[in-house]
Amino acid sequence: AQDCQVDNIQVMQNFNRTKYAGTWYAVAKKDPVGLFLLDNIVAQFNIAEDGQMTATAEGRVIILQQWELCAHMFATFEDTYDPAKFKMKYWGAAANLQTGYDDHWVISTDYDNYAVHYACREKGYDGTCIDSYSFVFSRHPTGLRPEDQYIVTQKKQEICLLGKYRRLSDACLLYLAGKEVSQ
Ligand code: AZE
Repeated sequence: AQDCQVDNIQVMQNFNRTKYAGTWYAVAKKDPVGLFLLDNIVAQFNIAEDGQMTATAEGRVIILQQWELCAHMFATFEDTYDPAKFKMKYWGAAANLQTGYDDHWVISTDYDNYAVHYACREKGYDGTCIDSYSFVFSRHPTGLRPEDQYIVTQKKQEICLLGKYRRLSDACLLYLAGKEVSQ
């Protein structure tokens, strides 16, 4: 059993950012409070020669309850004492899009198939998270392989978010993946 204390959340051991680099498709997500990416979310992590991690992300958002648009986001990451815990500064390509400064924790990954991400935006007085978001990423736009399901469920439970995720449709991801290949 887990105590849901943010400070006790186990993250990926010996995290290797170079192996984490590349394209990840969001196949499930747990939303934070407020405006957020809706679906068709694809993230691309890059490692510069000096080891600096950056990322871009695309996803669909709906603003003002009716405007549907494709958000193109950029992020830079600051290292912390833990190699799997980053601070992420992000902003949108369009000036009116979201900017922010969030945690970016890699909870678990095998680098080749799945990754579980976690961000707590606000901790309560009792040390649990009162505003979090999380992504389950896959290297495959078709979703998780059956053999990765167990560990991902386990990790969702460890971060106290089991049952709080929404599965994301793969139809558009497949399309985006096809587009990427043909470019
Ligand atoms: C993430 C992958 C790494 C790069 C970035 C990510 C997060 C992006 C957001 C974007 C929100 C946009 C909104 C627009 C109106 C974690 C997917 C930048 C949180 C709400």
